[in-house]
Amino acid sequence: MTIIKSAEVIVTSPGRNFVTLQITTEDGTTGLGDATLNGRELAVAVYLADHVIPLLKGRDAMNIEDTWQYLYRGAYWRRGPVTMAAIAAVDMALWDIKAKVAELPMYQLLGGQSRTGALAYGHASGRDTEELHDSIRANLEAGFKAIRVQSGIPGADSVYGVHSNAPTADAPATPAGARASRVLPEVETWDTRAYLRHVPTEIESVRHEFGAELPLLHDAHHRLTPREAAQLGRSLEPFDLFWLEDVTPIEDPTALRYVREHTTTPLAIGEVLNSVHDYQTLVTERLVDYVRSAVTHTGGITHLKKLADFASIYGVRTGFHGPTDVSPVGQAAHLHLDLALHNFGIQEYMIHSEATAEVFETSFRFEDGLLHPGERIGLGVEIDREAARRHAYEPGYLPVARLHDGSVHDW
Ligand code: EZ4
Ligand code: CO
Repeated sequence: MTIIKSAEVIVTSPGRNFVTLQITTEDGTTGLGDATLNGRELAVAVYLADHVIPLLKGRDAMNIEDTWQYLYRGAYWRRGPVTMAAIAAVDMALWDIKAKVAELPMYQLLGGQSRTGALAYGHASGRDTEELHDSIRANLEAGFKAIRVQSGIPGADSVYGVHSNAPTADAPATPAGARASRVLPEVETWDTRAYLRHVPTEIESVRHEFGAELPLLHDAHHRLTPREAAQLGRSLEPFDLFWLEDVTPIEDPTALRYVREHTTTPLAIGEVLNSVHDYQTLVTERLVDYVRSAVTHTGGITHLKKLADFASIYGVRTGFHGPTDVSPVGQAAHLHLDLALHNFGIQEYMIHSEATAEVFETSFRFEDGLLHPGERIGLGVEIDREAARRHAYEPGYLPVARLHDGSVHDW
């Protein structure tokens, strides 16, 4: 029987916090879903435990679309990162169960494979040019065939948007907000003019050192005005970026009209969006080339598939958000989608720590720059409950950015 018997929220912190939902059916089939919302983890854990799990018991695990609509429309209050992460976890766990019942890897339920593997990009960063180049070399040695490049700005105290500054194959970059025992967020200083002057010279040095072929990406973390973004896009045109990410604050999609009119540098956006409706203007006006949502923050496989199909009508491709704060469960779900979707573009891939890999055992593989979800049935991820218990939750925050005058800036 595929009737849902129980569901449980598992909070664990093997190097950083993860919130996982495990659903069990009456016949003992289990499914896993990722509900990790970096820096606000327990809000989703409580939303699931107190408001969602009581609704799941007794439902047929096979009716994924109906459960999705029941949780979304039934709540009356729509969208938002907490709600959509909770629905995402239920949705992923149900797809995991359905694929296990069918005895198929999940991508087979999405139409089978459209490619041999998903092109992945790694993260390189450095406080100066030398450190950045070393970091790129480490990514190349780890097998990456596309690389996101973030660099320190002279006078700034850290590389914005990353926590550790010199990632290597053994100690990969961690997105900011990795578990920390501190009680308050770190504060970073931001200077837009210094950034706009410096980034093109850094990307130029990378092109000079590593050649024209290597796909390069860059993330501006929502910190620019449309005019500044247009200036940056223009100044980067000679270096042929794969994409320029999150140039302007996310709330106003129409800000990208001006950017689009002034630069041909490809644009990507959306890691903090959580609904296909958030993309309506962005996609129908073709203001972006890539949609960046994560399965974990955008209502799960059901909703991300909807977004990808909507985007495909307008020739927009996917580039799903895959930092280490998306758990191996969420990342596995991405890989099944990446393999199946025709309009796949690229997959972000930050390698999880060894401690994380001990808690979440996965079937996915990374070969020749491509990610593949593997052939295990379901999503292909198992959680070691005993190992999970060894890592208690610790509060951690993303940093905040302030300008030199002390005012808060976008992060
Ligand atoms: O800062 O996942 O493109 N990737 C990113 C990430 C985000 C973190 C926030 O939780 O911008 O590193
Ligand atoms: Co980003």
